[in-house]
Amino acid sequence: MYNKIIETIKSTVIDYAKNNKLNKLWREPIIEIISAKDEKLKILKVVVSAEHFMPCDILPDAKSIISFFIPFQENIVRSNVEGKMASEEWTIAYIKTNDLIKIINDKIEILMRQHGYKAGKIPATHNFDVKKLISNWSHRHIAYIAGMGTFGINNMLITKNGCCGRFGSIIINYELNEYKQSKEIKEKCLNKLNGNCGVCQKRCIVDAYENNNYDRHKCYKQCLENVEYHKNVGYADICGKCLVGLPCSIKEP
Ligand code: B12
Ligand code: SF4
Ligand code: SF4
Repeated sequence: MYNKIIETIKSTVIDYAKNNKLNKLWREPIIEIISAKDEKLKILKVVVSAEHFMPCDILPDAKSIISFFIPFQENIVRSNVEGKMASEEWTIAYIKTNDLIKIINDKIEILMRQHGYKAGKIPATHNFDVKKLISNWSHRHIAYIAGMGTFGINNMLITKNGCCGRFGSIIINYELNEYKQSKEIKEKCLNKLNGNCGVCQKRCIVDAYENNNYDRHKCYKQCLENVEYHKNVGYADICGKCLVGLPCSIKEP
C-alpha cells in the first residue's frame, strides 16, 4: 500500500502538469508518513491552538497521516522577487497547486476505497478562521512532526527542497508502518543556527515582522490586496515576498 500511495502522489503531479501544460511549475514531491497515534501530535494543541484537531476528529478510526510537500520550480520563485504585488506566475502556482492537492486527496481516497478503507481529506488552505487567522489543521506542523523540516523566522517550514511550495496532508484508516523513526532534525534556518541571516524578514513590504513579532493581520491585509490585484486569474490571498530570493527558498541553506 505504501508504494501505491507514493506512486499515486508522484504520478498525479506529473500527469496534472503534463495535461495542463504546467511543466515549469513543480518539482518532485517530498512524502512522509506519521502514525495517527504519534505522541508528538499533542504539541499541536499547544503550539497552534487548543482547538487544533487530532486525526480522529477528522477520521474516527484514523491510523496514519500522509504528509506531502510540492516544491515550486526556481522560475516561479524568481518571478516573485521584484515588485510589491505577487507575480502572475506565483499567483497561478498558488491556484494550481491548491487544485492539484485536491486531486491528490481525491485519488488517495479512491485508492483507499478500492481496498475497503477510508480517507479524511483536508483542503490545502481556506480552512482557517478569518478573524483569528488560525486553522484547526496546520499542514506544516504535521510536516514538521513528520520530520520534513524546521521553521524559519518567516514562519515557513524549510524542507530539503526549500520553503517555496505547498503542503498537504491526508488521514487514512489503513495502518502504514513506514514511519520515519523519530530522530533529532537538523535546524535549517541560518538565523536560528547562528543569528546570521534575517533576509526574509527584511524583504517584507509591509513590516509585518516589526521587532521580530509577526503580525498576521498586517500580512493578511497585504494578501487581500493581491486578491483584488489578481482577481482576473482567480482567488489568491497571497504575497510570498518574504519567501523568495532567500538562501532557503529552493534548497536547504
Ligand atoms: C491561516 C494561514 C495564513 C494566514 C495567517 C498566517 C500565519 N502565519 O499565521 C495568512 C492568510 C496571513 C497567511 C499568509 C501566508 N501563507 Co498561509 N496559511 C494559513 C493556513 C490556512 C493555516 C496556518 C495556521 O493556522 N497557522 C497557525 C499559526 C499559529 O501557526 P503558524 O503561522 O504556522 O506559525 C507557527 C510557526 O512560526 C511555528 N514555529 C516557529 N518556530 C517553531 C519551532 C518549533 C519547534 C515549532 C513546533 C513551531 C515553530 O510556530 C508558530 C505557531 O506554532 C495554512 C494552511 C493549513 N491549513 O495548514 C497556510 C500556509 C501556512 N500558508 C502558506 C503560505 C505559503 C503563505 C504565504 C506565503 C502566502 C502565499 N502563498 O503567498 C503567507 C506567509 C505568511 C507568513 N509569513 O506566515 C503555506 C506555508 C508553506 C511553508 N513553506 O511553510 C501554508 C502551509 C499553505 C500550504 N498548504 O502550503 N496564511
Ligand atoms: S532567509 Fe535566512 S533567516 Fe529567513 S528563514 Fe531563511 S535561513 Fe532563516
Ligand atoms: S507574505 Fe508578504 S506581507 Fe506577509 S509577511 Fe511575507 S512579505 Fe510580509
